[in-house]
Amino acid sequence: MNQPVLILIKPDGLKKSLTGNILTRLSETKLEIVAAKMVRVSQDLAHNHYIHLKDKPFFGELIKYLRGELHDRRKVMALIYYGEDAINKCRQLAGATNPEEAESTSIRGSYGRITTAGVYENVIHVSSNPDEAEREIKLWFGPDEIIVDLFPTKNIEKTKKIAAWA
Ligand code: DAT
Ligand code: MG
Repeated sequence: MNQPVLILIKPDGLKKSLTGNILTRLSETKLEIVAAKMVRVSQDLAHNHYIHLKDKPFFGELIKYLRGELHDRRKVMALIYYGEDAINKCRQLAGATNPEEAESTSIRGSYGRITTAGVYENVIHVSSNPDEAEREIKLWFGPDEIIVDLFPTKNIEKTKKIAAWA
């Protein structure tokens, strides 16, 4: 079954110039990239993204990490890959959550580390199941930013000033 999956290249991945390597590894899946952008992650976005972990002792550091506060890189690269069994394929390539336990040839096994403060710097995020993928994609992307129709949309009236090229 075709399905979408949210991938984030986290600030450590960007700081270590791993974008190309990671995209090359992900291209082994033959999945289609249907959305991609650089994002400055707000407190709200980081909090909502990791809401399922909000009671964990490492939550505060995790939010700082995702926002780039630990790497002086206030951005992440967000992508949606789409295709057959996309979540499994990408999670397989990513490797285990704990980079020390991740298979050594996986992305996290190759490039991740645990800091002395206990932060899992595991380079990428990959949605863990179809419901999480839908929730996360709707947090990170609007319908107009995705080149295929993934989920039902509605039209809303918005009158808002936006920046345009001068
Ligand atoms: P995953 O990112 O593999 O889906 P998750 O959703 O359980 O794993 O956790 C999200 C992130 O939180 C994970 O990428 C790194 C961090 N994390 C999870 N467990 C942790 C722990 N025990 N100590 C420190 N960071 C942890
Ligand atoms: Mg997860």
